[in-house]
Amino acid sequence: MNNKMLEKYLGREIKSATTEELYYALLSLVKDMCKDKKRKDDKGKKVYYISAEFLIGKLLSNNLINLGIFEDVKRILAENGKSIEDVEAFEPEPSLGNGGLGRLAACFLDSIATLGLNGDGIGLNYHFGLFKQVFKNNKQWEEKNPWIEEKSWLEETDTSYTINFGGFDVKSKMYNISIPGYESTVNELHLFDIENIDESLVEDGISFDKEKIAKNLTLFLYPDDSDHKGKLLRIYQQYFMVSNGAKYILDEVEKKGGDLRKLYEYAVIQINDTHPSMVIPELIRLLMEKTNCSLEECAEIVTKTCAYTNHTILAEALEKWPLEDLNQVAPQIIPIIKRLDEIIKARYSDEELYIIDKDNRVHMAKMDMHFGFSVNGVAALHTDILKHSELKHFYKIYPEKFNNKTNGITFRRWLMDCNGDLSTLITEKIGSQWKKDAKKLKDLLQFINDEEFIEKLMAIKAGKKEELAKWIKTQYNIEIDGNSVYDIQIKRLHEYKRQQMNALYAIYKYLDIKAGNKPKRPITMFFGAKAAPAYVIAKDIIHLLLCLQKLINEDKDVSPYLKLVMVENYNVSLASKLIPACDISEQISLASKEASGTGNMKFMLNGAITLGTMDGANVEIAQLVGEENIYIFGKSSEEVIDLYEKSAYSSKKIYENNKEIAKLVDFIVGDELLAIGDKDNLENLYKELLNKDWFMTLLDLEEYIRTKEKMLDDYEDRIAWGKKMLINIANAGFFSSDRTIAEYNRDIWKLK
Ligand code: 26Q
Repeated sequence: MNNKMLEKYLGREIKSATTEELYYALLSLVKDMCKDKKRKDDKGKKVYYISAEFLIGKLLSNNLINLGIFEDVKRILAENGKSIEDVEAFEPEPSLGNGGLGRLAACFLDSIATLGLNGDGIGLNYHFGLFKQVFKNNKQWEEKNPWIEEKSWLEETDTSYTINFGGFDVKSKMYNISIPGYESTVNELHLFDIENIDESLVEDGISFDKEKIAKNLTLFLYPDDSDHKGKLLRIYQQYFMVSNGAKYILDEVEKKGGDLRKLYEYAVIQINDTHPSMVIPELIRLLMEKTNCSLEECAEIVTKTCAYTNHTILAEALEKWPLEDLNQVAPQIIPIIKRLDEIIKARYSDEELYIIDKDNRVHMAKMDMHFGFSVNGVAALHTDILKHSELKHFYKIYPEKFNNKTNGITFRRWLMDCNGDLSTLITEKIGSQWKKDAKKLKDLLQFINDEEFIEKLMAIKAGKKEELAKWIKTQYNIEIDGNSVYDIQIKRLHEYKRQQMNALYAIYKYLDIKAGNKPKRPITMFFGAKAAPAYVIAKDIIHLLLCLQKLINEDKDVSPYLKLVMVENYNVSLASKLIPACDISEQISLASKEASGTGNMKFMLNGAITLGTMDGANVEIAQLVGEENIYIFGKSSEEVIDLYEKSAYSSKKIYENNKEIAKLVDFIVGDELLAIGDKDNLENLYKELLNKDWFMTLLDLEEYIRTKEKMLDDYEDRIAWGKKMLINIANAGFFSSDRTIAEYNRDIWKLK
């Protein structure tokens, strides 16, 4: 890579180019390099990762890293008075996902390509993504989040299918995004779109005519499904995704000259949660058309081809679609679903195993478990809960199908890209092998008593905190102390993740400082979260956080010691800024509810210390780093599951028996916050906490506060804390998605 190459794409000198011109030139250059490195289609088996979400984030830097030219480009730009950060800032960020599940899919594509495996992603091309979050009057509002420009990462293709819906047809069009592996070959993400999308259907915010399916289908991810029209639209999207995907997969197999009756020798389909589950009946239907095989035979072929990943035990997230709705969207798969259900009903008497329940609802996960060959959870504890609690009826009949695949993250984005300084320091110390073999990070442990090295680690952290403070100042005009402890909770807004518990800590600290107890060092609490547009309590929690932000930051007694910053429109780019600067990583879900978490891994890798419950992958982090190097609190998953089984939890009782807790909860509807916020929202949240608190906020609150205080205390022994940082970084290698993908391949996909 040299000046000339870039100037060829620019059509002018680098010095005189604008940021915009540089971005588009680099975009074209990267796309061309990807074309050259594209995997030559081999005849062997291929994995298709099918997912409603691919939260890919901005791609430029990451692609430059993976193609091995990031340093060259950075240097060339710098030599010409330009900066890669400015160019990157120009790139729009697609919001093609909600959170963990979508980001996982993006990390997996990176690792599949890096390991040189033959595998593509299949999903949808949402024009306006999830939504863009804006704060007005201390509340979340939703706007469209356009990201597709004239020139973008999307490549048009000639691939198009006619998708039959009940009563009408829609023509599709496939777009590709190249996925270069790190110093490896290039795979593809296939995003299907409708041919006649009408972006002008979107009126105010994110509202649009939900019934014009042939024109609106790919406008948004998860359009508000609080009403029936929204639910139907979701089913239309899902069927559109899987029908296109299934047709594309079968086409590829036929092009290879493969025998469709042995589909499983050419293709393995990983179903990312239940959103793509209709691929099973759709494939059976297509195979019946294309081969002369019976439904039963086709079902057997499909069973050997499909594998299902479960990401949740929350009942409300396990999709069950009314048969009637499915029939309206895709009547052609209904006889197949019914037949599959009959097969199961003939085989088993246990009603828990039925695909179609008494109320004529189709349980998508159950179809996956019967008619797929593998079922995996995403962390050891989660898989255990699936086996022994949530899905125990299935584990009993299919023990061989169940397996665990603890999630992972790509270290290219979550260390090399977002924290170049730390990445360089690590390489200086132990060489660069860790980039391909993350376990090698363990070599860092030999420097545990090397104070100079520990100081360097801490200096990098301090630098990242300073950078973030500057950025926060320019973005939000909030002054934060780079020397304060950075305590960060960034993730989807959900009651089970318990942002409300952290908000109660903020209230505790506010009152404590007001009472004259100044902390040894200021604390900055960061939050970032989008709430689903129709999730009322989640929005009330955002309201509480924004009101607290105003109250705390504007209070002259308190704000020198405590600040609260809720970043707007939390996304992948913001995560990349926040994570390297974090001291305390908040992973405080109610035990048993967070399937894995992946933010916890990103923080650990960047030297933050976890404050968490024994939930999801926190359990594995704790095992790896040892109890000295993580702060665990709260009831165990067994205790929580037991409380649910016995209906034995009462937040009211805790409130009534604990004056300290009552004081914090009452503050939500006290004069200070009512003077800032909306009475209805605050009261609604207050009542929810008092009368229901389904995710047991008050259960762990006291221990949470105590543990966080201990952590803040321990932070003051700087060298001891630095050692904890080192131990966390050194042990993060296990959480490389390269390891996760190698395991998927070893146990499930079995590609060469
Ligand atoms: C379902 C039905 C109707 C509408 C929406 C949905 C829906 C949408 C999104 C259900 C689930 C999701 C997203 C789930 C998700 O992100 N799960 C997370 O997956 C991560 C990767 O495995 C885990 O680390 C997290 O623990 C898990 O919460």
